[in-house]
Amino acid sequence: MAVEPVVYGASERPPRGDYSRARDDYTCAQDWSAYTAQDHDTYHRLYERQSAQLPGLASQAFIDALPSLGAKERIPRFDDVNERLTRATGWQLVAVPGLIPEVPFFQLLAERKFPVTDWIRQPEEFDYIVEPDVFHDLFGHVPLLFNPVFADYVQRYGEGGLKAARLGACEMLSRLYWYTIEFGLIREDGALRAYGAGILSSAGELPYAVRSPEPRRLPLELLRTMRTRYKIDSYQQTYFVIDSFQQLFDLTAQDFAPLYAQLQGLPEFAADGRD
Ligand code: HBI
Ligand code: FE
Repeated sequence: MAVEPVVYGASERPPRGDYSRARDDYTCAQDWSAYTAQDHDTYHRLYERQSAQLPGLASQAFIDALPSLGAKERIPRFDDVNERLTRATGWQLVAVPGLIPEVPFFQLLAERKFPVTDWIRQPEEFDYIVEPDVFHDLFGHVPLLFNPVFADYVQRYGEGGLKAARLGACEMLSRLYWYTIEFGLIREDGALRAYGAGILSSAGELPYAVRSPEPRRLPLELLRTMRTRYKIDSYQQTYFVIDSFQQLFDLTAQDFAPLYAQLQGLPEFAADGRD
């Protein structure tokens, strides 16, 4: 069955993925045999470059779990990763053709299924890619799904997303995803480290996010985060910092409906954190 492709942002390009392969829930089969030697080589080179700069910049939980993805020389079969992941936290990876609409995305997360784009960028896009590809989704997101507390947070986020969709509050909740799961920073033993997938899969933003004096770094606070707009085409100008994954999980235990109501009356902050 053919589902509609999704385009976020102001992009003029059609999305890369072939959505005619997708089932009704937007998942598809990972066509592993279709990867070329060049695809595996791109993955290998991205993996090498990024894993080399993790010490001192990435959350320890991420570094510890990274080998669970399997051999770095080639794009893993998602089913192989699933043998380890499902045993660790009950999560499983499902292949998708690319970005999918919010409600099916939230639905998968609520079922502890993480959608992973199955295609990889072209060599000329080595440093920057507009849409998430398999390197971003797998290398960036999957290691922390091996952490039980973080894994529970992502599921709870999915459940919250389904509720936000019913309340017309997806945009506000998306900002929480952006500033935690994609671009979150954590303080570990007093030192700043990255745990967000958008940071961890980017060669340039990883040292920038953790060390540059340029961006603002604020303690994560729900209302503040959901009032802050974000940029999708540049390094972040504001990051939100947590003290532990438990803090993230506990913060989202509350009912968000009153927060959304409160947010309606509050001005937004620009992406640089100023009003
Ligand atoms: N689809 N495949 C995929 N990956 C995402 O990260 C993603 C998505 N659809 C929607 C979405 N993210 C955002 O709306 C988040 O804010 C939830
Ligand atoms: Fe992502």
